[in-house]
Amino acid sequence: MRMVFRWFGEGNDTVSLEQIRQIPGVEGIVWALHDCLAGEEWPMDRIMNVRDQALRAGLHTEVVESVNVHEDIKLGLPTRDLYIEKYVRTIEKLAQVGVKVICYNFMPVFDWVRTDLHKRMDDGSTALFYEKVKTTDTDPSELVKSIMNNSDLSMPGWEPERLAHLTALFESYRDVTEEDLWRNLGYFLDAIIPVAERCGIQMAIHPDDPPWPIFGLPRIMTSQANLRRFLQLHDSPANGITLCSGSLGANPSNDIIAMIHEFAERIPFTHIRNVRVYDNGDFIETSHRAQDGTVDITGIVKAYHNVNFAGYCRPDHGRHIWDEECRPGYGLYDRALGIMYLWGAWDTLERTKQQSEKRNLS
Ligand code: DNO
Repeated sequence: MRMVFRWFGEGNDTVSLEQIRQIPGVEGIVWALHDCLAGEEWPMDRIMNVRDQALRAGLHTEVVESVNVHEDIKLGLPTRDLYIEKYVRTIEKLAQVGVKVICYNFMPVFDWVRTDLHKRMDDGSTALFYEKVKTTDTDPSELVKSIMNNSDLSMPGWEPERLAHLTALFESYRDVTEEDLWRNLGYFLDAIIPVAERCGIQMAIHPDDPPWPIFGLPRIMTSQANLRRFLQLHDSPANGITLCSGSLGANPSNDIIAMIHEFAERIPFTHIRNVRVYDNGDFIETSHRAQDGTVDITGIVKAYHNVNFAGYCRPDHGRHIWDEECRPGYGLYDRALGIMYLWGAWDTLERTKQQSEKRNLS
């Protein structure tokens, strides 16, 4: 398991590369050119700039998250070919600087969605919270208004420049079904996976977060059966998954351990984090510790250990603790604690395995 840490870039993150470097066992950053909009081709000089900055801090840049997919591709519009060409050129450039894995998602309009970015917990920390009824019963036009009036909300996919187009976007998705989305995803994969194969890159789709339709928009990366269908859509080692335990774990019927065993060969990258799911479908993000949430984190680490997982792993969203001011979910402290929890579980399993191998030899 190779530990990496998400970094949003100079001036865009409260965490520094030097701090990341001091978290035990972290070898690289998970990065992106966050100001490049979906559909834009990434400029080579800026790619090299991040690579050089990271290298100077002793970190690699082998994992990119995300190269975002333009809505026209998800919608299957004629203009998609133009955006796919740009996407392909970005893949080729990233390969040139040694990138090995590119994470992306295929969620219409929004990326991850929460309804409260600073929900206060009993211990005084705050965390990302999702109240289901707010994303299922809300009329999209009301939603646009409430997002626009709430300056506290700043989420991927909710950037002001995109919000202005939100109403029109909702309109374009009105007749798009899940099957349309599957077809459009297949078209995209057929175009990019051969390029990734040639470049030595593994593409790794991120599950939908939360893993169900929101605001009437279809979502398909939601379950074990759908991930299986996804892998078959373009059957290649370069077509993989970013297995995110927190996203999939928001639906308690998702058996993440079974997914790890079934898809092991096709998981180049994993996000490990916990959530506590309530009976009404709401959930809150907790510390990584298994007992704090409803996702079996130690069982998940054990499953990765069983399949000899050699891919990249990052802790995912953390709570905001010790008065840290940071990007929602992306502070230093709780994610660093998360890493130590994951290493603790992993190293114990590793040590036990080595000891039993030694015993068997003697
Ligand atoms: C949330 C992240 C997602 C992820 C994208 C990948 O914190 O896990 O935003 O980066 O969905 O495309």
